[in-house]
Amino acid sequence: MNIPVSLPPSVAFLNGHFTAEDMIAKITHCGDLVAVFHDQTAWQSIPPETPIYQVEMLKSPQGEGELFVGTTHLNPGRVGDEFYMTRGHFHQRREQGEVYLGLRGSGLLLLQNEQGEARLEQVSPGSVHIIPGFTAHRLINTGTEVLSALAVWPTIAGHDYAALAQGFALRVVLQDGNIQAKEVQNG
Ligand code: M6P
Ligand code: ZN
Repeated sequence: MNIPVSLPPSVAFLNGHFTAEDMIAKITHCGDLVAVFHDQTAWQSIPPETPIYQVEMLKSPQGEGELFVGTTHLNPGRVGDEFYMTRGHFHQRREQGEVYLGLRGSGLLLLQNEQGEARLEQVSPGSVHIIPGFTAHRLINTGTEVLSALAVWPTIAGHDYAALAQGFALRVVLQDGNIQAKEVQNG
């Protein structure tokens, strides 16, 4: 009897790109990130069509118990003194967690609970990040190359961006040539 063996999608560990028949890709441009960076004047001086990050995702079945797999590719750069970052989100289904795996570049994962307490994890090739439920998450590229991280999350999780309209409690900036995390009152 011949048991058929299928070829699953693959991810290149060096750059996080998928090889798959079917993929979804979405680019987030600077102009999409309204009120995300603290220096509004610096943000306005950057052409709105400047790409900040791209997410590529495999197509997967959706529903209770199903998982999405995607890679975020976050460009290096700054808006004023603040490093490029993803919008960041809580899950709509707050109890749902997620796993990030660093693949390329160097940066930080900003995690924040519902009490507003924030912390940072170093992201580097091979770093594994267990994002618990009830925890907002944002990637920050503090390096000079593209930061790529693979993510796996429940398809039922959903994204809640509105809950972070005031921003996160930490901002990561370049100050006097150093990477500095600053606590902020209102994001
Ligand atoms: C990862 C996952 C996605 C998320 C993406 C970009 O790939 O966490 O769910 O959409 O990063 O992050 P954001 O939605 O905050 O822009
Ligand atoms: Zn998430």
